[in-house]
Amino acid sequence: METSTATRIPTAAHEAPSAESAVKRSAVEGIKENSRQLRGTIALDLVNEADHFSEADKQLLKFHGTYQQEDRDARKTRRKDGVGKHHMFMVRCKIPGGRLTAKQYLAVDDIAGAHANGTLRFTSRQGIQFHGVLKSQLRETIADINACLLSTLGACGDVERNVMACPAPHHHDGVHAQLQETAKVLAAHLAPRTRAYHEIWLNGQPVGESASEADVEPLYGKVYLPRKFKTGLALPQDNCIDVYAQDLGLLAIVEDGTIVGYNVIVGGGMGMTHGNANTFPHLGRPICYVPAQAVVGAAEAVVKLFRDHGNRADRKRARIKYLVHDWGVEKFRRTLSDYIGGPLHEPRPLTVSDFDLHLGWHPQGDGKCFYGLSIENGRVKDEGSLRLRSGLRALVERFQAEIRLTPLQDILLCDLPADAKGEIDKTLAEYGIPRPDTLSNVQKHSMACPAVPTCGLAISESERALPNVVDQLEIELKRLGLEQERISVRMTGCPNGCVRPYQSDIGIVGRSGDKYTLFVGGHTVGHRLNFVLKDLVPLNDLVPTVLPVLENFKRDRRRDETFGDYCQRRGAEQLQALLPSKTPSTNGAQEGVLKARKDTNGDTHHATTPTSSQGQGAALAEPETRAIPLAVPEPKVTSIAPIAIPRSETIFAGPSASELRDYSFRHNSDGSVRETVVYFYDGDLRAAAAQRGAALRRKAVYSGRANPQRLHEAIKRHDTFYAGSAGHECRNRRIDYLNDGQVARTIVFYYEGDARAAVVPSGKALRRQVAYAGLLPT
Ligand code: SRM
Ligand code: SF4
Repeated sequence: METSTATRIPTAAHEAPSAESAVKRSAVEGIKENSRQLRGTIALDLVNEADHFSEADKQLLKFHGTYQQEDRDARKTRRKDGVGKHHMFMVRCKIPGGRLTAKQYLAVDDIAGAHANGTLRFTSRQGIQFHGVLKSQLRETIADINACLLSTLGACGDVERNVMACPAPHHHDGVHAQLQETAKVLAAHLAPRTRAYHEIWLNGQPVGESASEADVEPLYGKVYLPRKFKTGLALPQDNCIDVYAQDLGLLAIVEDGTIVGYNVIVGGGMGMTHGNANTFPHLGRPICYVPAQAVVGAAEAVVKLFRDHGNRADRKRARIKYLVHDWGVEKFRRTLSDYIGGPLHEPRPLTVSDFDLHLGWHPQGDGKCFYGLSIENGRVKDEGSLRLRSGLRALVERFQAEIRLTPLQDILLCDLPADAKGEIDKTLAEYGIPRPDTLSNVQKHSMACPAVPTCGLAISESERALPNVVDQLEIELKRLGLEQERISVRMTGCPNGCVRPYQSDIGIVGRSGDKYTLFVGGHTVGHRLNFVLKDLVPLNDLVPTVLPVLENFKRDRRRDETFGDYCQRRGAEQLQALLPSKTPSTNGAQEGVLKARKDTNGDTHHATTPTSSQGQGAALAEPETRAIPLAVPEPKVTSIAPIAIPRSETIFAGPSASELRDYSFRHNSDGSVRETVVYFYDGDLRAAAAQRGAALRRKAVYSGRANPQRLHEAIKRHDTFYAGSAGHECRNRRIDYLNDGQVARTIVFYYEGDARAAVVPSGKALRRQVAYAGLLPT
């Protein structure tokens, strides 16, 4: 591909801090400057006996692609036992456009087993993370990653991060390949050049293309960027990368089957801090158009502008989005034109119109096919009957498939023979991996960040909490007949927004322990921000809280209106009026949210007065961008009233007046759950799916608090089978299980006249029960 870099861009300004940043620089700036190009004392620390690094090195390690973390699950017990933190490391691979060869995938899978916690984590930026790496394994881990020609350099830190691009391997025309190639070129062009990385992790031996590079940072200088910088490339008809969430988004302009140029969109970013109204999610703004051959130069110019003008005093306000917001588009454009060295073209009147998950079986256009698999929250592991990691490995080994990771934490197996589908489906079944067509829409459109136990910034659970929320939503959406809707649900354990929750139809953001801020009104296409529906919603109340809004959407929606469109049309105040008045978060803090939102709302428009185009879900020339003010007060800790301990709790499903028991928790006297009972009706159906008036057919009892939506993970104690019509069901037999799932015994029940349940008239008393070893046929 022909590329050129802008030659008249200033190069020296970054060595001297600008006037505004000279005032007071943050501590991290000093660490970077004195690090000798990111060396610090990492090499020395690496060989000492401690299980962690010094504070300064901790900052520098990020640039090398690793974060020092601790096992937060173990924190409490270790504190009690008087032992310190259990330190461990997250290691992140930077994979432009999410593309790996089969060999690289298999190597990465080996590394997960050899050095990490046996899992892989596909990220929301098409990267791969390892968790639980010990310091003693760190060098080997990074060396092994480099040995398969992947890198961790610049995966984190104040530099250009992983460059995203739509990963679909469509070869029907050259557009996707061109986009992916540009991502690769940009990633190489904007990568840090320091040799510290090779010295520390690869014994000074550079590998691959870096061998000839000198140890200077022509782009970044000594202090690198003020903060992270993220670039992504999208096609208008498929904004799977969320182009408006990028520091630098490049929206391709396609003419006659080729990309002729890009709209340059600057200033996207999700991160914010609770209680700090100066921080907010922000969608990128279209700045200019550049021809395809000038895109690398334009990207370099934007990075240099950020390097020289970004805020180096306050890291919370250092992202380029604050420059765009504070300066406004016109000043930003003028300044950028100085860096580019000439007047800028107006952006083309174009925006995004759709979004593709890329799941399932698709022809590539070159005689081969690809298969997109949905990976729940990007976590690849073997657990119980779901042997995802082994199954993926088996498929990659068998087909030597090229791999592409998607921005929704999913995987595409590419270059498959056209007749491979049957064998793939068989392998998926063998390893217990669900085919995408068997998953609900809401599951496929959901994402969660890792949060606890690895993320040091997490306030609340996310990856471990979302599956339950999605399961509950699935039931409700099915009940409402909305299961075919594309409703995206994104959850994060803190407001940093690592899975871009402020653009989704439903956003769930960790606020305080098990309480979350609930957002609605985004769109799968990613062209607008959502708004607060309710703050401080306990985890268990998330679905019940959004339910009245879903019910009203079902009733009042306009033709072709998405859930997010509907929420925007109705606006926050009307939707909040639908919520049950007596809920845990109807308190001062909630009022604070709403008030703060009103007071500070309004980058461009008010959330409750949507533009006319919103209702129709029309494509907009400018993204609907505004700050989401969340200057919420910290949650108030109030005294806790004595709690009555329940003996049991039963959850029902089904329409009013025909509710059926779905599951119950039976409690011990200390309030802990002794067992979970799940009810099955005619056809072995759960309450939500059963017909009105269905009879109870089975009661399954599980140890402790089982997740009623993930029963395959629970330990079953017994099944009791019933016979008879609804309202007159009698126990027929019971099967008791051992801990390993084997049948221990069968108990058969006999009623007056020694009759079995199927024939006994209603009201007859139980007279006899006989236990048999093992399984007795019905
Ligand atoms: Fe993120 C910090 C995980 C994508 C905004 N992010 C973190 C850290 C490293 C926590 C830390 O600083 O100690 C998390 C590591 C957790 C762990 O245990 O693994 C973390 N971020 C992730 C990943 C793995 C989430 C995922 O579920 O996939 C994503 C890795 C992407 C990658 O491969 O590079 C990830 N993070 C994002 C995104 C989404 C995106 O880039 O499209 C965002 C929002 C966009 C943005 O940058 O604004 C994002 N992460 C943040 C922020 C907020 C930055 C800000 O401007 O305020 C932080 C905190 C920070 O940097 O101080 C953060
Ligand atoms: Fe951690 Fe917050 Fe990012 Fe989740 S959103 S991974 S909790 S920083």
